[in-house]
Amino acid sequence: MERKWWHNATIYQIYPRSFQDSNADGIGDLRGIIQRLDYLEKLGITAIWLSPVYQSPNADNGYDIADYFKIMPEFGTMADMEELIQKAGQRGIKIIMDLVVNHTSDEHQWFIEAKKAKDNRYRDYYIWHDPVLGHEPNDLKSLFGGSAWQYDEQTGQYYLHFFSKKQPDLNWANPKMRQDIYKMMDFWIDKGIGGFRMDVIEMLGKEPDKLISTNGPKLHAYIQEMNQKTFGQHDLLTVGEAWSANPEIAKLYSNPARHELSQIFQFETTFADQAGDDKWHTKELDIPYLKRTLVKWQKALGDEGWNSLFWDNHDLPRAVSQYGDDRIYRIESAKMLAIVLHLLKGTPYVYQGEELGMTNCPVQDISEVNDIESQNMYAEEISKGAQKEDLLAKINKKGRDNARTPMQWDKSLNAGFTKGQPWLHVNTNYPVINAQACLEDKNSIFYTYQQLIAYRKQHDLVVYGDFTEIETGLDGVFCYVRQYQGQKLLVCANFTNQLQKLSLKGFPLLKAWIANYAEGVLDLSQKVLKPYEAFACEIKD
Ligand code: TEU
Ligand code: CA
Repeated sequence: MERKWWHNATIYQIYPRSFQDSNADGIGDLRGIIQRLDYLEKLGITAIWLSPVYQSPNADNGYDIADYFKIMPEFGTMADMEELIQKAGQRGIKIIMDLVVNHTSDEHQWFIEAKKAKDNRYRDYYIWHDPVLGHEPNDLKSLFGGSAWQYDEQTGQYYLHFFSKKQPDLNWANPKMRQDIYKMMDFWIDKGIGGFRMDVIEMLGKEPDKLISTNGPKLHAYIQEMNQKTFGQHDLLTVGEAWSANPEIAKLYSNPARHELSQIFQFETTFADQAGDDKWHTKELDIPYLKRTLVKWQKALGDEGWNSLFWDNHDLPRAVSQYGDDRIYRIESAKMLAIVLHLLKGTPYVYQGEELGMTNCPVQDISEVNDIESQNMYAEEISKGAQKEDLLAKINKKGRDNARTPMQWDKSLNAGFTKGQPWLHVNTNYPVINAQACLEDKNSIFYTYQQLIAYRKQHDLVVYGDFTEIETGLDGVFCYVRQYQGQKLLVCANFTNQLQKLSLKGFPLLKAWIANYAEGVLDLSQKVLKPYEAFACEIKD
């Protein structure tokens, strides 16, 4: 496989609203990110994926874009953006822009025009439908609740929105619309960015008449065209968000021979605590499922694709809260998760604060919730007679605000995030969990991440090595070996808060190069793993 810069890279996701405020208005901004570049350089990351910073009315915190060529004034100016690209670049850090082109804001000029009349030249940039028997054209649902169709009084038609009604869906079947998107992408490529993270890319080929939302028949033709017309000639990282992807679908996107994307985000692992399709319907973490799913993806792609590796992002609960223990074994389990993920094959992503072991942030009342998805779910369920307490419990477990509370920098007021009133409450655990405390403790979670990120840059074994699961007979334990040109790496992890008796035959006495407990010589034929214990060892033949 041809080598790419993003093969041994680690990407850090920034949710700009919550990263660092520089002017005391309570909202994170681009100058705040510039101020924190030293911190990111110290962590060792290769690139930043910046959640959207474009002009937006913020119905969905920037995932509703009103102008792709302008920076949201709350976040700064285009000059700030250029400075960020340049200053990050000086530190060897690329900027990956979030590309949200499944939909725009209803305040985008195209939609404002489109709404004016049926014969407006922008009408077909969106998807319109006559009422059927005085009602919505069909039963398609919005992912944020309710119908996916919104009636427009003035022109007497419905428009499609798979997200909020302030996020009308773009019509990818329209070649003029596609050309305008490609021009916009070139504008950003010319600014020297390192790539694109592509929001809900799986939905571009939608065919609402046939009730098709994801994986429509034209999807891959559109992505191939986009590749050819824009980033194909540049050495960029492109990563598509694909909730419905299985390994076969992933290969369609990321097989280099198909000239589409570098990789996708698949979400199968994130369903390990979900009972059925509904994200709000949870169950206890299913560790065997989690292991099976990780193994499946490690083995499936081969040379026909490339994995992304992540535990969390701005839509998911905090990793340590979902997969570890965010109370007694917070530090141990956060390090365990880092060790397991970062030694797999693929490109790892770290979501801001994950490297500090930041946790979910419970609320007492719906008035504290900012996220539109949680708000809509709450309103819908309350109207059906659900109990407030049950709904808040769901939101505290899975709600998107958990990951969106401000970054915890130090123990000063508002965790050092802002000198003003933060737009979203700061987690009260910030006096204990913060970057300064981590940086001052050489055994902190931060340094586990730093070590893993550096190791990947230096060892082809982690980047290109084969993957084999080692069967331990223990449901709660995950063990694997990576192998490359006669070198071997063994990784062992306990996903539970219980002791686990490991007895693996055929391994020599080992010493760990990274671990979350102090380790001496390891005898794997009789090793009792402590709660959430994890380590990795190089094996010399
Ligand atoms: O997410 C896509 C998506 O399908 C989510 O709405 C997902 O169902 C939900 O977040 C699970 O909790 C992307 C962005 O990552 C998300 O932040 C946006 O809200 C959404 O697209 C619309 O742009
Ligand atoms: Ca600010």
